Amino acid sequence: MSVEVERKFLCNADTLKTLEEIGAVCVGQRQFQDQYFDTPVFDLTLNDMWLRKRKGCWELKCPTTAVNGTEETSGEQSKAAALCSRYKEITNLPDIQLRVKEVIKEDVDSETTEKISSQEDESWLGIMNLVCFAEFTTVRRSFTLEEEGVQIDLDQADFGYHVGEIEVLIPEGGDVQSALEKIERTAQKLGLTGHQRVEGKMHIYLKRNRPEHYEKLLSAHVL
Ligand code: V4E
Repeated sequence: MSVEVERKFLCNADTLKTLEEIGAVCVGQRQFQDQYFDTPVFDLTLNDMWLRKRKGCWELKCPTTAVNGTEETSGEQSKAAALCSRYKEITNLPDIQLRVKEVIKEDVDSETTEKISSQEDESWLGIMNLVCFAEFTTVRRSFTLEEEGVQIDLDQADFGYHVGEIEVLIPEGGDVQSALEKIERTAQKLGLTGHQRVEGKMHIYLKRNRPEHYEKLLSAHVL
């Protein structure tokens, strides 16, 4: 299991030029479709849990709990950290099903979930009352900064939203503080000056396409 620490940023006409100037290396462009799932009463997303299928693989993003001794200490550090999000990424399907089962209110016996952990068999979605609430395609250009262990993604979603993210992956229980510092140094190199959190693709998608779901998440302070 890994933890993704990331900061989103708004792209502009100079972003590509700046990436080149700071020595970022383009490691490729790919396109993928994401489908996100939740119960009709939003049990998962109201708990800030994001279940998705991308390129035939399941992923669950869950909030992390703070790790002792590795959290930011100064005012400036906490301001920078507030612009970042941290999520645990679970990619093993039986682990995903277990975690989902803990959160949803459906009564699903363990024998049932044991039988349905193949990537192709999607009957577990119906059993757990999960339906697709968002579906969109992203074209992503990825860049690395070799010396920093940092990845920078420029995403263009098919509903007309362009967003960048600076991302560091660490093992669970790894050094969050060091990941935050890498992100902050990269943000400075990119000349990012804003102190506002930038909205992700899902934020814009829900606002435009699922207003009821969007309002529920805003009220619950998930978005
Ligand atoms: C965690 C989350 C969502 C799931 C999608 O996460 P995100 O990182 O935005 O998508 P993407 O396509 O870049 O995934 P990757 O390829 O990096 O794995 S949707 C909403 N959230 C919560 C959330 C939040 N509250 N604030 C911010 C800035 N981002 C995400």
